[in-house]
Amino acid sequence: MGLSSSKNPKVKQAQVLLLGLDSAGKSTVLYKLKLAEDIVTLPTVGFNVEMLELGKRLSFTVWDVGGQERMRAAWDWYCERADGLVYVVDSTDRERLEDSRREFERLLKNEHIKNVPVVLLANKQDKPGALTAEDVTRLFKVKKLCCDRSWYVQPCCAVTGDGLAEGFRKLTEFVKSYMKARADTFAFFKQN
Ligand SMILES: Nc1nc2c(ncn2[C@@H]2O[C@H](COP(=O)(O)OP(=O)(O)OP(=O)(O)O)[C@@H](O)[C@H]2O)c(=O)[nH]1
Ligand SMILES: [Mg+2]
Repeated sequence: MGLSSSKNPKVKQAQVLLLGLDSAGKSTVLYKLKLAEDIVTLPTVGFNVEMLELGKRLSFTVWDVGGQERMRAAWDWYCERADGLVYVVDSTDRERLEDSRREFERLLKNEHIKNVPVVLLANKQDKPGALTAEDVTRLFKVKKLCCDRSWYVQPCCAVTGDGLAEGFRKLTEFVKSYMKARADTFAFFKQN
């Protein structure tokens, strides 16, 4: 019989935020990973939350929060217990690229997610004219904005799922290190 992570104390739970502008492809990413199926999404009002068990030792609770302008102020509420951030970019939406970058920069200033690792998904790589991961890295000034944390920019197509496993593998690696470092710091202060 299988063992669910909630019953297995060896499986650590991590909270992951899935953010980005409306229509970037967040819900498509989430349900592609969860169901391995093509689904038709509707704009998210509020949030979706799903548990993803991608590895043996770590399970993610993924919070996919709507990206419409009126909902972006609420992103901050979700930051409090986050162990990882996935920021989804529509790599073909050049008109709103600066909006997306500005929201990303604002988000990173949230004290609760200081040092929390980030994976940017340069989504919609199937569409002509999509910016590459290198373009997104440069245009989002990722090296500068994320100099205090682990980061990675992954090209992907949420519709086919291409690149998602790689992106979330990177996230798993980062989140494990982040949680270990936090636990070590906590243990140090407890002892001293
Ligand atoms: N061609 C293409 N379309 C995509 C891709 N990912 C998502 N889409 C489409 O983009 C649209 C928006 O996707 P959603 O996943 O609903 O976007 P969202 O980021 O959840 O948007 P909000 O819920 O409004 O914040 C849908 O029509 C998706 O099918 C992709 O990789 N390629
Ligand atoms: Mg959505």
